[in-house]
Amino acid sequence: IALQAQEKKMIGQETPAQKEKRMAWWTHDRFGMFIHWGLYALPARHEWVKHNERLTNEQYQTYFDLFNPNQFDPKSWAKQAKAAGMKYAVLTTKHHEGFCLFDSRYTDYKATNTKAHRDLVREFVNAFRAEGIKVGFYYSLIDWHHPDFTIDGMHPQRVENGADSTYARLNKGRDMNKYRQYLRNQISELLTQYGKIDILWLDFSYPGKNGKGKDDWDAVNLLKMIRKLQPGIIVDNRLNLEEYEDGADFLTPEQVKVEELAQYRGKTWETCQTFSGSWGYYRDENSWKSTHQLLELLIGSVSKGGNLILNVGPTARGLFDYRAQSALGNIGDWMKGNSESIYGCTYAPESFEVPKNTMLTYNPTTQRLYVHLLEYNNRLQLPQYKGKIKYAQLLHDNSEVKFTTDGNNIILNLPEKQPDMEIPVVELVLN
Ligand code: FHN
Repeated sequence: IALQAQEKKMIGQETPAQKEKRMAWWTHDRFGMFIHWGLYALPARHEWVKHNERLTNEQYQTYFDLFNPNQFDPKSWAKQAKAAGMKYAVLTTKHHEGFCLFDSRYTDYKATNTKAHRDLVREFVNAFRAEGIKVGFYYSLIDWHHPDFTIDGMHPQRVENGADSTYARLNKGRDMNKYRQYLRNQISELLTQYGKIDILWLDFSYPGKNGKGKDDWDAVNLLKMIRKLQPGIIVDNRLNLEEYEDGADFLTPEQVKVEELAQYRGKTWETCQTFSGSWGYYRDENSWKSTHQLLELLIGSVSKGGNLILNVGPTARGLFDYRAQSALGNIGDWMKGNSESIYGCTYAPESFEVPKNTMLTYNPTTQRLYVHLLEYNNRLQLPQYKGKIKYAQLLHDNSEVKFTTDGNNIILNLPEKQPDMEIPVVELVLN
């Protein structure tokens, strides 16, 4: 009865089984590309530069006037995503700065009015679809350019510890009803003018004093419109609606450490992560994750039953910079031989203890278990695995790995020398 009550509460009157079917491709594919691109690529010091440096619309206009991504080649982006093993891609159609990468009829603040004179979103969907990659739109609920978006505690024109009267004065003439309509109109454009959209990544709510939440977005009605326009679409949980009761599809743990993902086991979630900390192109940032760290993020997400969306911040010229290209290439090299341990996989059954310095992923359809060797040791103990496996092989070359029994444990006799890759994977055929 409780389940039926919960099911009734879901906006689309969709049962959990129907939701699982709608999301089956997403849960199987596991690995996507996030792309944060906008005017903030010109200052190249974080996509929040307008907030961080309290820039006015007039100061920020310089970037609009100079925006000219004359090396933008979305086909190249799509090929790099495909080669990295990414099965879906989500592009910022508008970030908090309010600049639209698509030809919206509701604003002049858009890429088609810059020197680019291009609908960058349309070119993105065409190029990625051509590579068989599912397409998604990120759309910012927040808009620091729009004249009716009220100034709040996050806005570039915010007043630290400002009194309510201060904000009332600042917001004289601003009408959030008009902004809500703008929001609906643009999301409607995005979901009707660009074909089938697979994911909508709305971002983000910050309810509370001087904040904005579900009522500011008219979230329940907005989500009803979204599902009506694109019935199969998958939507994130940042409308400040509770997951399931109100129809959000997945949780979005952001930039968390791999070990923190354990708490999401059994839920539907995707962790969003960056190469270097910032989402937009950040020229001088030097804290780039190593290939090993990036692979641990990917394997770690799947080993806890979730997805990873990994972000690229293209330059103002429209290119993935050399660091991003190199990182994507390294991930692609690993995926070439090991993607079976990612696609269609999830956490391992409880009955399989996780051997030291490894991560486990499991394909419930093929019933293959994958042991990811985070630290290489040519004698690996699989505790209490006696009687559970019939065969073992290195996944990348399907070369047999002999094993012996030691009490209730299995000892894998791996090659003396680590195979030439960051995290070799052993595939176990179970009894
Ligand atoms: O403020 C944004 C941020 O710039 C970025 O887009 C991330 C991506 O998940 N979302 C917000 C911070 O949570």
